[in-house]
Amino acid sequence: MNIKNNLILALDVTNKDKAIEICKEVSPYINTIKIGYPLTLAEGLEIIKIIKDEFGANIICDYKVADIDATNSKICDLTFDAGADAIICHGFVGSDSVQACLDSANKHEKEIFLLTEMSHPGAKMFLQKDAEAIAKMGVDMGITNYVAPATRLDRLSEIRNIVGDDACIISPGVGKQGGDAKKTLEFASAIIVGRSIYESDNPALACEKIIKD
Ligand code: 3DU
Repeated sequence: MNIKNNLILALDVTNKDKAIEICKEVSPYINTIKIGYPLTLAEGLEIIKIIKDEFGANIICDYKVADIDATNSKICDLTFDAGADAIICHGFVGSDSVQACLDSANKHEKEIFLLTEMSHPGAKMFLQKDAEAIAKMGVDMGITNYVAPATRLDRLSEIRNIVGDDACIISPGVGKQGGDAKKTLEFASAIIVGRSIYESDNPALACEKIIKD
């Protein structure tokens, strides 16, 4: 996936008009948009195609897919049929569940991003201790796209070591969660930024600052 300026917008607003307004403002800087549950639950799966068609953006659906294989297949099929270019899947559910996501992506000629470790403090309670094993599982499965935290650079670096230099790592946690864009990009292929852009009075300027810093 070609990610302009190595910057992905997390479009976690909860109405279509606001979503479109933000996308219009940031479109000179951003060609890849992450849509998660807030916007999808507010506006339905149709929002994927609306944003994709209006802005020609890559759409990564952050549905953190984490179910049994049969259910994961259905979730991924529906998401790709709705126009997503990629979907984020949890790794902790194990290889059979992740393989179902991968099979769906391959069938649709789309991509998955495997979530290894999350960026928030609570990730230290359970997920962190298995993150390296999750990344190794991804490598064994031939997965080339990962999500790893901008808030803990030592962990991000460790995950980069495991998945290799050719893998694409996208990293949330820059800005409001405390992560630094430039330092994160020493290890990540692209950063994911939400509130620092869409809550800004000037989202375009916010993008410019993040890119320049
Ligand atoms: O903190 P921000 O507002 O910049 O948004 C970060 C986005 O990335 C948001 O959509 C959140 O749900 C997602 N995300 C994480 O923050 C941390 C993860 O480990 C995975 C996804």
